[in-house]
Amino acid sequence: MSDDYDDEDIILGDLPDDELVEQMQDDLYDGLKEEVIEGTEILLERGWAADKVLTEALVGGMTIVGIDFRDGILFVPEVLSSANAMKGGMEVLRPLLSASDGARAGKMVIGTVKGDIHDIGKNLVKMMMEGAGFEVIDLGINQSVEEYFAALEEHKPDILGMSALLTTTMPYMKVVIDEMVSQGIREDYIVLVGGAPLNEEFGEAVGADAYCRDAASAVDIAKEQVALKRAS
Ligand code: B1M
Repeated sequence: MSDDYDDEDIILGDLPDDELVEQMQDDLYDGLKEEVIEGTEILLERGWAADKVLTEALVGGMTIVGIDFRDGILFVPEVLSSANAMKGGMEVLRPLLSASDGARAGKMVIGTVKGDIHDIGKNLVKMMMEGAGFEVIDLGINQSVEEYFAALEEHKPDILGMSALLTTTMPYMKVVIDEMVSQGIREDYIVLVGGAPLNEEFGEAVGADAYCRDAASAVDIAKEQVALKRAS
């Protein structure tokens, strides 16, 4: 992103925190996975909490990528490199975000809906839910009603989580929930939905139990909903 100086000359470990975060966002933008991994490790060594590294350096960088993607400055191949770099950083954080030795808080099946291949947000939700003691079965991307239903049948989770990042794919959540209603199984599960283009009204309109703004609120809402379900 910034061409002010040659990247070869930059020693990440020599940068103060604020400049390192800025450099990591540049590196994420440029799809430099190794550098993003190194920056993530340095911030952790300096005592940063994993969720702070995630929010400020990685998600912050991806937000800039999203703006330039929307504005036609970046294209799919470049955004894929950024996503790959982001996943490199997330892998370093995974054991920290997923560390939990508590009793299982509940079970969740999660997947990105049919027609949609965005999975970074879903993967984050998975990590944070595991960190909170949930068992998470990740179905991956592009999930059809049939695939969700097969997973519900096989794993019998407390929660079905669906992710969508496109305005064209988010209506598919209603297709899944409507089919749950027709088959008489809607009340057997807590249904949580999330993804950048959604909001609370949408969650209500499609008949979900709740819309989750981000991974942290997904954890809070999941805990709340499971407690309610167990109490009833
Ligand atoms: Co896409 N893309 N993309 N893309 N992409 C968006 C979503 C877009 C907003 C970019 C833009 O125009 N600014 C735009 C959608 C516009 C719209 O629908 N209104 C868009 C588009 C148009 C497209 C294509 C159609 C582009 C094309 O081909 N012309 C295409 C569609 C492909 C398809 O899915 N069929 C496409 C492709 C891609 C890539 C493959 C290049 C890549 C995805 C790589 C991957 O995921 N492995 C990509 C990316 C990376 C993005 C942006 C830049 C970043 C998404 C992301 O990872 N964010 C995105 C722009 C943006 O959102 N700023 C964009 C970081 C992530 C941590 O946040 O996913 O929001 P998010 O997840 C959050 C919350 O939303 C929530 O918690 C997460 C963590 O806090 N959450 C949940 C998410 N899921 C949840 C589920 C839950 C709970 C909470 O369940 C309980």
